[in-house]
Amino acid sequence: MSNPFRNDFPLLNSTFHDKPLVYLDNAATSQKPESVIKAMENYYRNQNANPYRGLYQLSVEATDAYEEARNITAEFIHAESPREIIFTRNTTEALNLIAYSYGRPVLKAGDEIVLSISEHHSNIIPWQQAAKEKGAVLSYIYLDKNGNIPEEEIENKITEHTKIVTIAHVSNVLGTIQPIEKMIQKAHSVGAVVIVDAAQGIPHYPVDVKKWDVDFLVFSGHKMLAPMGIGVLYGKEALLNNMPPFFTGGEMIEYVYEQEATFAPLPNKFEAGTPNVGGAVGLAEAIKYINQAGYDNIQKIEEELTDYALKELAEIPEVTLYGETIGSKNRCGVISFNVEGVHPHDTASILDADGIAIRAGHHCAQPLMKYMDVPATCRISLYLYNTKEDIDIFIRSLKKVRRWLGDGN
Ligand code: ALA
Repeated sequence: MSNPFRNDFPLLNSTFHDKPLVYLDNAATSQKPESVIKAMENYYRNQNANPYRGLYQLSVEATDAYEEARNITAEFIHAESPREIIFTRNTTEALNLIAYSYGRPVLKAGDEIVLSISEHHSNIIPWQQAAKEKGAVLSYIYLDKNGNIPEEEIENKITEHTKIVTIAHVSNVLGTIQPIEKMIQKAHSVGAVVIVDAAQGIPHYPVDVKKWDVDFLVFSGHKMLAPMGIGVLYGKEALLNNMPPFFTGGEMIEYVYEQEATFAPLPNKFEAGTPNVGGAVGLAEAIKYINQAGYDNIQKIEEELTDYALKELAEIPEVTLYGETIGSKNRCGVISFNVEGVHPHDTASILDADGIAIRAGHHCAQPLMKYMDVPATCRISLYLYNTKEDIDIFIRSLKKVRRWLGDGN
């Protein structure tokens, strides 16, 4: 079966170091379609100027391009208003912004921040820092053996002490899809605010912030076909309005006096300095590409490939798989595994020699590695342009790893 999207991605259709590229590291970053590359090129060739600052036509056009990208993003996640969309560099910056500007002012000694043990470091460390400063504590939700959040954990951990619940929609290590709607309902029943890290979810699953009634939602452009350096923070307008700015400086002000300043209304209050207009233009084009491709089609391709990859991996006796099993609707195409007796870095290096890109290591999730009692894993992660042939090449190469490096063979 041929893949309808693959031809749109120039890097996947070139030979890389004399071999076809088998790109299986999409959870780290996705490849970019021609349309996104062209949209950014067009911006830099024909529209580039500093937005907001210039009264001349070119600056007005750059401002329009930037604001149009905001409108498209707002519509994409069903935000009430584009004022609720703050452009950041990435998910990490967005989470730091929330921890600083929402977390620090509301947290008091004894308050709890609830998060899962599978969070990425970017959704742990900003909260550790805020908690230390305010005397609050991090309360972890632990996973079942397949990487799912058990219902009792939601019931037991989210309590009247909980002020913030912060959770990844999809785990970047296990690919598990977490029950965020249930968590949002429970959190709201105790008066807590919920942050959803959609970095690994939104490339594959639609997001509706209104339907979910989520308070904050964050994601990065680069994992969903857009360039690096552009990320999104969604926040309910009433919450954002009450928060102090994170970064300060140009364009986030109303008036500046010698000793004081007043701040611009949303969204500019949170966008100090010259913004990444080219990146926002690329993000808008990536959203158009995903909308046109259709999440249903994306999911169909990924589900088939995920099941195929899991089945092939399970047939290699020396491979240990982590997370949900074949056929589960509760997982996406992020698959962690290890080869018995072989360090994950060695596995990744051998695959690399065959032109196969995977990630190996702790995946910026050391607490999860400790919880799973493994120092590191290998991880493949799929996207809409991957094919059965990619999996076949990967599996063939993986079988060599054990022959070359595994003990006892
Ligand atoms: N967060 C990215 C990953 O999981 C970099 O690989």
